[in-house]
Parts: sequence; C-alpha cells; structure tokens
Amino acid sequence: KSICIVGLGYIGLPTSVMFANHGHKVHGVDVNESVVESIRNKKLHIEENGLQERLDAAIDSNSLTVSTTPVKADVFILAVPSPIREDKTANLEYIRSASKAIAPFIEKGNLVILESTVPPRTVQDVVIPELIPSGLEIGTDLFVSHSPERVIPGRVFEELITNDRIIGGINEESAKMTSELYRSFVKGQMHETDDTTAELVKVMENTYRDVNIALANELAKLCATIGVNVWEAIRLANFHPRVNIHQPGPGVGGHCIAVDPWFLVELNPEIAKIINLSRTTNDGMPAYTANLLTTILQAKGIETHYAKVAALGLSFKGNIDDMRESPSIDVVEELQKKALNVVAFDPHIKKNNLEVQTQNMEEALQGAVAAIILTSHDEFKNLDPIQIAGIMENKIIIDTKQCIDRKKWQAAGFEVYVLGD
Ligand code: SAJ
Repeated sequence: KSICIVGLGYIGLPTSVMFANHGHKVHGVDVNESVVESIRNKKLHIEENGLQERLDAAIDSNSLTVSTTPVKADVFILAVPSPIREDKTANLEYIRSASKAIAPFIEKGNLVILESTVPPRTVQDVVIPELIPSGLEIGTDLFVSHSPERVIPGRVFEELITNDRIIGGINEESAKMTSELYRSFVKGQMHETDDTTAELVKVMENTYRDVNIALANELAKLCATIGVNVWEAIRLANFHPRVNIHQPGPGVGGHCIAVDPWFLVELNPEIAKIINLSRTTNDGMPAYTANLLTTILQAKGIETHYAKVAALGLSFKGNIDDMRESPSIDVVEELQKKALNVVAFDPHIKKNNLEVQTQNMEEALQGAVAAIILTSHDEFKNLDPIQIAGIMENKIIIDTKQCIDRKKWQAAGFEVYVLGD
C-alpha cells in the first residue's frame, strides 16, 4: 500500500520506517523543515534503539520519502502531538490541522488512522469534521479509525512488533482494514472495537500508571517519616500475586503519562477526583525532591545559598534523550528558587537546551556540595564513586531513583540518601 504518515516524531518516524521496511511505500510528512531535511539525509533528530539502521534501509531502498506536505496515498496515518494547555485542557490544534492538511489528498476507498493519544470523541468531533470537505461518504467511501500507539520509548521497535494493538474503527470495515494494515509487522493480537472506546482505553492505560505512581510517591513520603525504605517495601509487596505497585521518583514526565490523565479530568472534574489528585501528587514531587536536598544540606549545617549542586539527568526517564515534561527541569527550577547554583549534566541530551546544562560531567561535579541523581541512566548506575569523590566539595549523593549501589558509594566515603528512605 501507499501510506502517508503525518508527524515524524517519536511515534511517526519509527512507524514510518516499519511500514517502509515491510513492503509499503511510505511518505512521511512533518511541518518542521529541518526535521524533514535531516531524515532525508538519514540523520536522526531523536534517539531510539534500532532506528538508525531501519531508517538507512528505508531511505536506501526508496521505500521512504519525506517532505513538508502530504501526498495522495491509500492510507493516511496521523501521529502528531496532542499536548495540554496551561489550564490543563487538551490542545487538539495539531490533530485538527493535520486532518485539514490531508483532506485535499483523500480519494474514494482511502483509510485514515489517528495514532495520537487523544481525549475520547476526538475522531468524531475533530478529525471527521475536517475530512468532510473531501466530499466522500464517511464509512462507505472513506474509512476512519483510531489505533493508539502504545510503545515505550527505548523499546519502541520491540513493542511495535510484539504489543497487542487496539483498533477502534468508526465501523467494522474501517477496523478490519486497519487490522490488516498493521498485520504487516504486528505479531501481537488485534483487538477491534469502536473509535471512542479505543480512545478511552489508551487514556485509561496511562492514567492507571499515573495513579499507581502517585500511590508509590505517597508511600515514599510516608516511609521517609518512619525510617523504612519504600523501594524495599514495594519490592516485597509486589511478590503478592495481585499487587503491582509502581516506583516512586522525582516526578512523572514525558508526553503521555503526565498529560493524558488530564483528558479524563477535563471530561468531568467532579467525578475524576482520584485522577486529578494523582496528577497533583506527581506534579508535587519535584518540589518535594528539592526540599529533600535542602533539608539534608541544612541538617549537616551546609550553607545552601549559592552553593553548587550537580543535577544528574535531564531526560524524563532513564536511557532516553527526551526532555518533554521532564520532572528534572522542575527540580532544577525548584532548587534555583532556593538560591542554589545548579549545574546539570545528562549524557543523552546533546544540545544545550538549558542554561545550567554542561556537556561535561566533571564540570557539574567540581566543587559541588552535593550531587542528585534524577534519572536512572546506565551511565549514572555505572559511575565510579572513587573518581568523583576527589572533585566534589562534600561526598553527598542523593539518589531519587534508587539506581546506584549504596554500599559501593559508602565504601568510597559517600553519604548516600535515597528518596523514600
Ligand atoms: N515513572 C515513575 N515510576 C514508575 C514508572 C514511571 O516515576 O514506576 C515515571 C518515569 O520516570 C517517567 C514517567 O513516569 O518520568 C513516564 O514513564 P513511563 O515509563 O511510565 O511511560 P512513558 O511515558 O515512557 O510511556 C507510556 C507507556 N504507557 C504505559 O506503560 C501504560 C507506553 O506504553 C505508552 O505508549 C506511552 O506512555 C504513550 O505514548 O502513551
């Protein structure tokens, strides 16, 4: 089939190369010219395991072309962002404009698939109205579905292939056509349903995770007051066959879990109380983390005003390069509000997006009164405390992800503090 994919980000690009490497002719579209230019030259603007070789193969075999405008195709896939506004309501403008952009290229018999995570009813209320100008009868001449992406950054290709897929068609025929298409590379099961149910299912999955993480964070705060290590307690509780408590941390980031629950709150804040509270709990973790650091320093009589602190990790979680909604940035800001001099380092974030960022870890640690680990990058797990000990002002390390070997660090003379302990 010929497939036109709109949006070449964390989902659209991997999906494009997968279809291109599985017998389809793919045209990728992005409004950002520099993104299009770099993909055309086989240069990646995002980091994802296995993406480079798959992109090389797709471009070299001519099965993937890219530009800033859509082309005619059998299938159109929308993989554009659906962020929230300042007031926590969904901003569906990218979905609307992508739908509008493909409308002139649509012909009889085509299929339009929305992959972006969206509030329930978006296909009905936002996408379909933009497709009506095509003049085609929706459901008989033009088929529409929602098949939400469910892959986890870092393991995108593995999950694209093995995860089950939710296929929400506006009618059975739309769902069937969509299942058949993804069958090109999906080994998991296809679960066909209607479009609005599929929209809700995806948002529910991420909300479940957010609420569960909020519970873990609340437990972490409680544990800290009674001298129990929450990580150990959660590990033990999870041996129960029906318990799966998630992990605490400095906050919840990324473009999914920190965003999607608001779509449900927006539906009815009076009803969605636990969801709302969980979002607020998780959003409060950066401030809690910053307080933890200053409390430790003050208890040791260390002057915090203008003291240098090394923040290790800026991406929203370990081993990825994505800084969207990263709690690390909020922790840095909270620390700055407390007049600390923060210098941040992240081996995965190449560009200097933040003023406080350095590309050199030693520069971050040099003379620091403490270091705080905010993401569980392998590079931090494997740090050699003996090397670091000499360059810091105090041997104090705060581990918000319980990712370093406490005994090894203690043996090197460090005082190790863990969030939720
Ligand atoms: N986090 C915790 N504790 C945990 C797990 C995560 O604090 O136990 C934090 C992470 O550090 C990170 C944030 O939550 O800041 C989100 O990380 P994540 O690994 O839970 O999820 P994402 O955002 O990378 O991907 C999620 C996945 N959803 C589910 O697992 C239900 C993925 O499958 C979705 O495709 C993706 O959202 C998406 O695009 O919606």
